Amino acid sequence: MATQPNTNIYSVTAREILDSRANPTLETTVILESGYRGTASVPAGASLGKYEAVEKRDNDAKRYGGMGVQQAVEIVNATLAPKLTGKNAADQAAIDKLMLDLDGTPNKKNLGANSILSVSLAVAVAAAAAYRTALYRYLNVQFSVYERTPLERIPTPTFNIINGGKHGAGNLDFQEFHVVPATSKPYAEALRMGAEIYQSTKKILLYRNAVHSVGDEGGFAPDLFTNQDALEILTEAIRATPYRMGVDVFLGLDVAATHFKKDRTYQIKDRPAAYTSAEFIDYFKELQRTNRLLLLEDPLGEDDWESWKALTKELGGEVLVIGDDLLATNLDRLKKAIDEKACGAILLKPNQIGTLSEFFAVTAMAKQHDIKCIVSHRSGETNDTFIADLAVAVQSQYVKFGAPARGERVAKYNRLLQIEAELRQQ
Ligand code: 2PG
Ligand code: MG
Repeated sequence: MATQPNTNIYSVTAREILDSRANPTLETTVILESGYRGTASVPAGASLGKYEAVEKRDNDAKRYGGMGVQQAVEIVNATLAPKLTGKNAADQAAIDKLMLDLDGTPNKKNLGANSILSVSLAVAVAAAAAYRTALYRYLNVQFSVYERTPLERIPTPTFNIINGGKHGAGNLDFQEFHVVPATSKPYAEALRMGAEIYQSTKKILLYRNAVHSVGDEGGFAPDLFTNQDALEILTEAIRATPYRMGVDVFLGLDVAATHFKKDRTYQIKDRPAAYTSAEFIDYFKELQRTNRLLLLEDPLGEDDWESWKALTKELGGEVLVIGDDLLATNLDRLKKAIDEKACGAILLKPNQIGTLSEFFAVTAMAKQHDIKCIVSHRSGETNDTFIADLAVAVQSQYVKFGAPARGERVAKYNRLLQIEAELRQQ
């Protein structure tokens, strides 16, 4: 890094903005004494895991249906800002610790994970600007304190082409139906594959007279009968392109099973009788055999540890079993999963944990134990591209930013194109 700039914080200011679902969220700007500044905003999930850090909402039914974040804005402006003024933005760990201490709860419910995260990220953006360094390089240096990580590649994108569950039209149980380019593909090529398969899927849906409007993450939200139908449509869509299934491209699922699990059973449209956990594992074995799944996220409920262990034992060699709601980007839950061999990969979402420092600690722990990393967006997003830089900085294997469509998703995929070009020049 260049010579030591002045990275002391001059001001911290939050405001209420909208996310991609017309819900309010926070955007915070940190200005340094040197005049450099950084702005960051916070996404929001729909399929929230119960172990996530808590976001602060106003709960005033007369405003934005209770979803307003004026209290969170006030916390940043009146509580956090005075404490942070004069502090060194380049000392991310100290800034984050100060906020954690002020909050004083394990799940950040006092100050809100949304208030805290918006500051934590904006501080990093401002410091990177002061160092006149690309954000991904700045973050990479910060992360290397936890785990030395040379910048080598752009993570492989996994594209959510069909949206179901809480993001779709209400008729598919599984939340996300993905296509995943082979990791050997250069990023720009992988992005092109995702876009071409997306267009091909639209044609198939049109041909089948199915609805082809889109869901929360830009993927199609068709009126299909079963989850298997959605996988078949993706297979057909891939066949209509030059890409070879199982060689160039694979399928993936975010089952988000917590959100349809009922009284210890899993009820999906594909079969009239509900599945027990053991039966559901057999179902995934069959699905894996017929569909060449590469990624399988949250196939079971967030508390169904024993079944996670059994599934990972049976399928973990062939498919990457990913914990999202199971792990909630939480260090203690990740440690448990490592000890119990409950999964092979972790979905990493900054707002599930609430500070950049804790995100780094979780990511480093995953890497040290060969747990594969997938940096992920939320279903409610802004055009902020921070997570694209973050994914490169920590060198995650994959990124999950939704479909290759809709501005708030594409902004992140396009940012990776810029970074790829820069890395090629170095
Ligand atoms: C998920 C996420 C992102 P949400 O379950 O992986 O796709 O959804 O942000 O709604 O929790
Ligand atoms: Mg998920």
